[in-house]
Amino acid sequence: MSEVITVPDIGDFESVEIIEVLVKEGDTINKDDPIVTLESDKSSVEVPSPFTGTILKLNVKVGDKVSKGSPLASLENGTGKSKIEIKETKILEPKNEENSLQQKIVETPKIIKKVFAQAASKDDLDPQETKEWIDSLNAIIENDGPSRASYLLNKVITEAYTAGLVLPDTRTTPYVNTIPTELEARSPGDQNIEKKLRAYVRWNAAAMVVKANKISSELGGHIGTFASAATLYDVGMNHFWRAKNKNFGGDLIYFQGHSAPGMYARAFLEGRLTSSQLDRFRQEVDKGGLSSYPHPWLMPNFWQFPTVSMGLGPIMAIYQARFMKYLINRGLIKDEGRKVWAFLGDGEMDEPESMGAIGLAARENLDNLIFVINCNLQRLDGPVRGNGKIIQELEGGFRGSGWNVLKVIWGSYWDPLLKADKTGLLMKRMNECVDGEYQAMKAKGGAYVREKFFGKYPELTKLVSSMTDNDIWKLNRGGHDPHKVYAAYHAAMNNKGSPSVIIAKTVKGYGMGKAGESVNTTHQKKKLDVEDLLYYRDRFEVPLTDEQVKNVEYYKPDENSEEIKYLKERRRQLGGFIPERSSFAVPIKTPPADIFESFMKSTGDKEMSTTMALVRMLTNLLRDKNVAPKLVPIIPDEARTFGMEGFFKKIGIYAHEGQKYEPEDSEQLSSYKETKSGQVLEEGLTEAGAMSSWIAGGTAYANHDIEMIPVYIFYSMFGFQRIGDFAWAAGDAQARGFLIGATAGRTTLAGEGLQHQDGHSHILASTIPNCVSYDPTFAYEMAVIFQDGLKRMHEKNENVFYYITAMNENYPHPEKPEGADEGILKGMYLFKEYKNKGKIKIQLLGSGTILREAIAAAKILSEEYGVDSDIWSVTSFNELRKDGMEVERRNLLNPSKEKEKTYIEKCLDKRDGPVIAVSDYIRSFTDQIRPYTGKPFYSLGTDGFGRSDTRKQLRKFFEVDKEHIVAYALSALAKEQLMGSDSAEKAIKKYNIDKNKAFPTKL
Ligand SMILES: Cc1ncc(C[n+]2csc(CCOP(=O)(O)OP(=O)(O)O)c2C)c(N)n1
Ligand SMILES: [Mg+2]
Repeated sequence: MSEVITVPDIGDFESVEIIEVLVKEGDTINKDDPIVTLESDKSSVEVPSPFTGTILKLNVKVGDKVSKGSPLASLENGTGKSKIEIKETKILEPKNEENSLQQKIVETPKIIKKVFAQAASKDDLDPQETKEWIDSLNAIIENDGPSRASYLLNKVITEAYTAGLVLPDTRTTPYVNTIPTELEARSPGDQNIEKKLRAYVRWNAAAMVVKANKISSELGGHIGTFASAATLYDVGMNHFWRAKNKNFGGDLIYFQGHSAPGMYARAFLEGRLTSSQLDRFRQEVDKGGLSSYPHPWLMPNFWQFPTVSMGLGPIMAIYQARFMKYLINRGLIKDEGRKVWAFLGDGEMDEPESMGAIGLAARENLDNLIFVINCNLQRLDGPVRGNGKIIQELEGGFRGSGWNVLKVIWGSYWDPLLKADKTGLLMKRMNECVDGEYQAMKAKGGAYVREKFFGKYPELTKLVSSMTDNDIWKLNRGGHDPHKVYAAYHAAMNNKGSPSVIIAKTVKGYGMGKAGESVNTTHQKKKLDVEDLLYYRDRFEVPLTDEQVKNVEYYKPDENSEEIKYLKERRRQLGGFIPERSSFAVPIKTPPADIFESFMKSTGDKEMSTTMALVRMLTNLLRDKNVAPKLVPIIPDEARTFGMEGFFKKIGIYAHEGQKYEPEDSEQLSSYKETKSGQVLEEGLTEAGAMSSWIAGGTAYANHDIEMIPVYIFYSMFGFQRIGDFAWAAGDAQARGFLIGATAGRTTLAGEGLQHQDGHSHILASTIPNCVSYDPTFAYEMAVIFQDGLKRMHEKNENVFYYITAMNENYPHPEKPEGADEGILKGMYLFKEYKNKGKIKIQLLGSGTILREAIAAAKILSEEYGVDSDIWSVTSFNELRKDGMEVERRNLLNPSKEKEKTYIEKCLDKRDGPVIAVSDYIRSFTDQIRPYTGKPFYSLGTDGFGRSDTRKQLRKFFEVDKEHIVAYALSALAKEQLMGSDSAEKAIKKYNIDKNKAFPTKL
């Protein structure tokens, strides 16, 4: 039996061209194997075979135009079903239940006197009735268990809602610990030893900051942050965080930046860092120093995640946890129950990025994610929420988003008081007190707490009447109580189906006393005098003599001491040390040249954009068995803009719960397909989220031991400008992968206007030391660059990342000039030469789409003005500058040696005439190479705000069209006295160039 394969529904397109035929007659193919590639004016898409069988006859060839229903091929022995069958509909009919409920309501209307949405009464009008309700609830809990009790409460709430009642605000719970004391999991650890170890870590962390500041107060550092968080870290280190080793992938911990001294201090006790390394805290210029904060670039075997730019850690951790699930669901790594932990400051939570993606974390059921928010109630200048309660505010936000919230507010010393209070006034007082008061209480001592906190109600005064001021002072906060912290971590580790957040209350500068405990200036405190140090030693019982304290010595017990043995044993049990950064990823072999071959040829008259070329290249790469599974296309809701919708069906959109609906466009070739094993990360409208995914993908080689190739494609204007700080962090984290700034160029993205047209992303990219950036014009340049990027990053594991701009202007692409590869990669090569006139010459340098204006200008200069030119395609002004700076420096350092030439000089050395450099970016882009050409240099660019208009008009406005290039070239030649000024004047007149027009930055 033979089957005919026809063109399926391809959306809004009629008569699209076949650009590739991927099978031959006689080939045996499987269902879903691609047969041809179709290309409209915007996108290309493969047509998969709906059958398995042998190609009997091909009905089409490259260049044919086809529409829906056109026959493509006939297949012998076709088996299998058409892929574009219509699935059984899943749209649910209204349930009978609801119908009957409606009927019931109609039949038996409830006669309740009610006023819609009346607020809840604050008074207890009938205490007896209230008691009966509470007794009933307690009886249910007792007899049928908490689950049944919650069920009933839910039922009652639903009923109340249906009756039109205003529901009580349940976003927050009372200001007490989430886990009741009797349900706390108990730590198996030796509390005595752990207490001592914690004291040593605290001491050494403070000592290293103090010592650094004795060397120079320029060095800075923080004591107060880690002092408040020591217990939170210690419990994790001793009991929860599993290291990476050959049996396990390791938990991933995002340490809060300012807590870095604490991690070094622990590594010192573990024997991983020496005292002389601690002495070099924040002195990194000479090798062996310790970085101020977590910086993988500076300590590549230690730190994994750069977190100190507040707000980046939380969102990167969310997308890290999501990427971990993505790798698991795609079958690329095992599910080992690994967790991602992120430590955050309460002040840090104000950053929009911090909570910007908590909805995604809940939506995607990221139960591999645990946030720990250290609520020391202070940020840098003062209270985080003096007049409010940050813990309650955070609880509301996270609970509202669907997180498992675990509040750790009060330490164990409060337990008996809470139990003894039968009036409910203690909890009431806890609820009503604001953070500014809580902070002041820890700064001012027990008598103050007695008066201000307990003194408000006589019942509470009585409650603490037998306690001394010192006893009151010792009433501890949850985040400083290892039992409470352990119980919360244990609950978070065992939570299923949602991410967890532990909101712990602590004291900033805990233990620093008058030197800086709970005072507004704590954050800045980095110097402690002898008296302060002696106090700190005594407070934590660090076994150092006064003399040793005066010398600010570190404390480390003997290797055979029970403390060190215990510490090492705990880490041995947990698989090794943390933090540690390593990679055992297998490099990806760069695909053979034939994947890129078609881009090296001329497209003839056929026009396409570099974005289309790139998308085709990615489609080709998906045919390479090494690269295909590792490619991670990341798009923030712009796939259709870039012609990438073909990827949806081909490789699927990642969705952890698959697709629960039949997509509206299910009959189309590029239908919206969500699947658990999907490859595309369709992020929706979040550049910060998409970039966080890209960073997770680009560092998977270190965090998951798997080399991935993330390709994040975005509107170039919404790239570095929007997520610049993430890009900087990506450089620090040594992310490898491609950032593609699409619809690039200030005059190339024509209609979108001022906020869309990018004329500076390359400048921003150039600020990141390990970012390699290119602005290619032609498909072959894109192909050479992309192939080289794959090789450098993913085969040779160079720690760089690529930024490449891609345009949406369609034009024909020439064949790659012989031997151009090296120049394309170094940043410039000779594209074309006019040497027929032979007298006057100019060097025209151009990039991106504006190179084409330069090419057109060169023709006019030659034909109409007798001026010869060399046309240089500058694929990267940024790379040229890097070479220029390096060579110049070497020359300065070797005054007696012969001058070395920059790559630009090597290109231009024997070429005559001044340089005119043009691009679709602001002049600072081209100006970068001005010092290295050794020639008179003039740059043209798109300085000023963009605006919507046609490309032609925009290029005229910004003076980068061929006419302006001709006029300015002639004028430059006149200025350099290589020709008279009459030609330039004539050209200015001929092209109606207005000499009085203001400079575009002023318009
Ligand atoms: C994006 C950013 N802005 C500003 C800073 C400077 N800064 C460092 S720590 C800090 C206060 C942090 O307070 P919090 O998050 O509460 O941390 P804590 O030290 O109290 O634990 C500020 C403003 C920064 N590191 N990052
Ligand atoms: Mg804080």
